[in-house]
Amino acid sequence: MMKLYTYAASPNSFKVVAVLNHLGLAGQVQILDLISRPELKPELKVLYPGERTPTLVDGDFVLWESNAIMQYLAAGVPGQTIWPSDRRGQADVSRWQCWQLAHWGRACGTLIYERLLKAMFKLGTPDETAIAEGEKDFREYAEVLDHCLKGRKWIVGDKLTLADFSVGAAMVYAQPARYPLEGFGEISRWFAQFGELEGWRKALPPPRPA
Ligand SMILES: N[C@@H](CCC(=O)N[C@@H](CS)C(=O)NCC(=O)O)C(=O)O
Repeated sequence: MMKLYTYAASPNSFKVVAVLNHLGLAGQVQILDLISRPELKPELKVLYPGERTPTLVDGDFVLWESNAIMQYLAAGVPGQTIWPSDRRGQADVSRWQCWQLAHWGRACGTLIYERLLKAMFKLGTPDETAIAEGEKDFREYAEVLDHCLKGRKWIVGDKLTLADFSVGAAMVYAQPARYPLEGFGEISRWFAQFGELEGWRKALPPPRPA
């Protein structure tokens, strides 16, 4: 049995759980949520001194970084189609996963932190300068995503891939974190499709206060 250390409400953990559900691996992975089980933190620290989640343990192999975990899980499932096996297909998906880590996730993360986490964990009042910066970044990157989605069902074409799971994860908080989505109709059309994915729905974090 593999083990996956998570923070259930975090998009980085959520996307891995959505992928393992989608791949039919739920019965092969024990999910250890550090929010409900903080006593497991020292165990994670031994495995990964960075102490971040998600972290996967598969026998003697310890793997951190959500996007690498998603690739590893998918590559182990014969016949799956969300992580292509050809060189360009993999590069295309990988490009979006890098973009998510470097740009998209950070812009969304600023708005999630200022508008949701601060209220949830009593971390002070929202910083309007940071919010303005987050909204500016969000619009800049949303423009790229919206443009690339034109004429495509999913991010890299007709098929759902890990690119969609990676970029879609932070969209779970689009409403409560009030992402400025006006004018980005392709993103809204694309994201509406996630509701049809059973593995995605099952992984959704609990509702958070607006
Ligand atoms: N780039 C990493 C980010 C991992 C990360 O920052 N995880 C956060 C939760 S979203 C965490 O574990 N924070 C706990 C801490 O910093 O102590 C990934 O994609 O997995």
